[in-house]
Amino acid sequence: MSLDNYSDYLYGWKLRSSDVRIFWNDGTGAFPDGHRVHLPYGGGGYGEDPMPTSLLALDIEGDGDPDLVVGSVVPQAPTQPIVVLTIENRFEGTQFIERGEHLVGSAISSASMSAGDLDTDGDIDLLVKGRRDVWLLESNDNFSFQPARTILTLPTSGWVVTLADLDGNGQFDALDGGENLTVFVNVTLHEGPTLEHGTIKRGQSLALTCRGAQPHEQVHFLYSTGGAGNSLGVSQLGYRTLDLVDPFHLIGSAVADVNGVAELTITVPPNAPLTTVAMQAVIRRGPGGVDSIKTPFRTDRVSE
Ligand SMILES: [Ca+2]
Ligand SMILES: [Ca+2]
Ligand SMILES: [Ca+2]
Repeated sequence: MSLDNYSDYLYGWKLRSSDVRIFWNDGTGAFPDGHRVHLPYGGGGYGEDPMPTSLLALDIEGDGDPDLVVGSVVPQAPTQPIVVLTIENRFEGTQFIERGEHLVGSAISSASMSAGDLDTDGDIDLLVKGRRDVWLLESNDNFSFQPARTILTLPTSGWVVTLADLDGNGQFDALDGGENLTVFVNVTLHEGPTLEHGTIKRGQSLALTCRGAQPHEQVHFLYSTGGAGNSLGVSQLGYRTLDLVDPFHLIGSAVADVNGVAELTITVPPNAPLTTVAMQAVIRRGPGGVDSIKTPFRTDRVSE
């Protein structure tokens, strides 16, 4: 939460409490300070305080600070509604302010969440799971979300929803775990530029190709060894997010030809770790990068 390169620890407890506690990691592995964040529910007539059942830390409005998303249920209410609360992190974790309260649907005791940019527009979207229903909270921008939309009702109970690219097309799909494992393939049509690359081999050349740019645009190729996930907002890109886990790094840049194809060839370092690498290309557009676009990501293993 605090951007000091040490992972902090978030804790929300479910029994009769609407608080979330943040434990700051002092860098030695100790967590000396349990900072309590009282969840500022708007008192929206739920009857009882919602209780947190899931927590995410992600940069919702893309200002470079991770914010909080709290999935909670109102256990005493007749329909057990799920309430998703978005809380802005101000001044690197010293202040938190509620920015949105989204009534999603009915839960029955739990609400699981997962976050990712499902439509590759640079804003992180949320999937919320109750018992049999999965809802999408699609991000407009910043802390604004579309009303929750049911994307599937399962015949059996499931409790956990998580995101992963299951078909390798560079867009997040969803997995629902419960009595059955259910796979949702994200069929959002990606119309922007795309990224292709060859086999990533130690000490060998690697060709990266971005298609679909405008002629003569500069294309930036980036990678992360942390895999595909939600980055913080990137200031140079108008605070849009990448699908690369921080820290990500610039591989290099290339200018697109008249056909909108940008090609970059590099040599993979001979000592590159034999790990999975996620890559993505990005084109900076608009004042301050506000209209920047990214390709779907690619993940592949570095091999000998
Ligand atoms: Ca933020
Ligand atoms: Ca999105
Ligand atoms: Ca996919």
